[in-house]
Amino acid sequence: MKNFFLSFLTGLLALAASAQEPAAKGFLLTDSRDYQSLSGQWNYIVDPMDTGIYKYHMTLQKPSVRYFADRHFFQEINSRIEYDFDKAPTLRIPGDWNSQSERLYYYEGGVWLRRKIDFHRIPGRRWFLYFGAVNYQCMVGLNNTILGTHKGGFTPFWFEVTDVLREGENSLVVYVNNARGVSEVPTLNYDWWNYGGITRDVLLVSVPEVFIKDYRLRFDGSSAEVSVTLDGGSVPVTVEIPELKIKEMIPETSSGMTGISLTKKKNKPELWSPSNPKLYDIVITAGEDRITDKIGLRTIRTEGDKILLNGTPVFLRGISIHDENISANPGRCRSEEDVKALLEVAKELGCNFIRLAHYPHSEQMVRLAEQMGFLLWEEIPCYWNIDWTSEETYANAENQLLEMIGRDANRAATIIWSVANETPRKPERLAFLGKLIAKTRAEDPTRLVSAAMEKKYDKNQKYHAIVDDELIALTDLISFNQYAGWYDWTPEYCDTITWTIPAGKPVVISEFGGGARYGMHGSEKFTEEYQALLYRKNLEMLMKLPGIAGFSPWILKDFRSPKRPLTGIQDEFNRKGVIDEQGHRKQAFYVLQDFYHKNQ
Ligand code: GCB
Repeated sequence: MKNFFLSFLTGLLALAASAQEPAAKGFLLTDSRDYQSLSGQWNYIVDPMDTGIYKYHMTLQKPSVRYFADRHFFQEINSRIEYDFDKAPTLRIPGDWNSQSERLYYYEGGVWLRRKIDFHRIPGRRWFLYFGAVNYQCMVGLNNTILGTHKGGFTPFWFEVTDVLREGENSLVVYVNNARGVSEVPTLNYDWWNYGGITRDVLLVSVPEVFIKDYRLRFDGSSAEVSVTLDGGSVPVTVEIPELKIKEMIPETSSGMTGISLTKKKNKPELWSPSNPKLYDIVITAGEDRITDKIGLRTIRTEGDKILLNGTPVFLRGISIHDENISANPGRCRSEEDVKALLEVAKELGCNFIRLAHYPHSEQMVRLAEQMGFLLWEEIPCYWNIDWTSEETYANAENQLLEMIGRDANRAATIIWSVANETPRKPERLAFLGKLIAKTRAEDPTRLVSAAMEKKYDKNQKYHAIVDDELIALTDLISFNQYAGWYDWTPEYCDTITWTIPAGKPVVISEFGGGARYGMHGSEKFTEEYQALLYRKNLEMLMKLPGIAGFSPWILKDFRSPKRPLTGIQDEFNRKGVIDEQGHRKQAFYVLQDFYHKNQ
């Protein structure tokens, strides 16, 4: 008992000490790291009453990260005879629970997951537990010690476990709760499935005492700057790009930078682009640590209403994608094959651009998209009407933003950070998003910043659409969603609608589209013909907009949404995909494909 309380106390103290520091930002993880995957079958206990958290006379409060920090709920779960992990069923991790168990299809609440880890210490090494994503909030304990908590369902985080791991068998317990909340990000109301659980990889990563915690590469067209952050001490650092015959030293440092000139004949790089997604190996060595990564070199900026990739105008032939696999019973993508299947459909469409909606997708997705030559829009789930005045909500949104940037800042594919989707215009929203945009630029001045905004209709002139969101003053793009022919009138009205859009910035239509059930024919809504006509008419209309620089129609694949119950047609799928959940191509797929192939 004494030991338990000691370890419990240590956990709390560790948590208190790190409480100000978010759990992760830019922990560098590449395949060159030494890690053990904790994928596989984990035992799970569904806990809708949060019995593992509350003592029976406890003053009740909704579980929250702050609440976790000062309650001793590991004591509770350990002391209950009802809570026996060895007798409990298993879930495949990574993987959401909704698609794995019929009983958990609609579940929103607490679940305990346990995995045993066999561990053997190697002197001079440190260990970190890395979570790719856990939706939505979680508390992690190892051998009854609370490691910490995390909130935000789509970004990575990690805890050091060097001193908590025991020789031999270890017990890793993760409490996950995917309950929605008014002040959360996203909030209560959104149009996708609230997949809960440990949805991305869990790894036990081993590094030397002094290790490369992060590196950032910045390329301006003629030179690159590589800054390296170490953890655990100071040592000299070497940065190499062997193919370009580059080898630079940074003298002993814990956080240093080197500049690399890339203009000489022998080291002039081939630039990364969708038509030539050239990647170079980069090798960073710091004492005993050595990592390799793949990098692309490219520039992105705007000039007037043009988007310039490597100095040349590029038109974004895009599509929006949700993180959901192609399957009769879809769930969150959980493997490279799952994301590859989606990206291959986007390739077949002729896309050079993907909007990863409405939250950060997996690192696998981003890396594979980069290899395959897609430009990416990445986004955080400030979706619709979140709690704009809450400081905690802002801190949460900013944390998700920084974790996303921290993970993908070295990806050439990513050209746009988006801070929000379809948020209602009001002063408190402008202040919130303005602050997030400033933060994004401070963290990464090399990419474009945007948000998916909305148009409005002129009260005095029918069919006159106006785009005049105050946010446009702060973003690099004028991006907005519009549903002419679906929520607004019928497709033919695209010939009538007139547009007023400010000049001077590239216009990217972040969404347009309409629903169709694959195999349903006719001329009504939800038929393939209606959707195909809607695509034809929208493409015609949108290409006439001054400043048009691209679009990402809504959406590649029909996706699960509890907001779409219509029996026999939607059956809990948003049917705006150009393919259905099983991969069947609808007529609109071929309309878009034809358009993209003619507009290469
Ligand atoms: C939107 C939202 C998207 C929805 C879509 C729809 O504007 O951004 O998340 O799924 O409309 O289908 O209504």
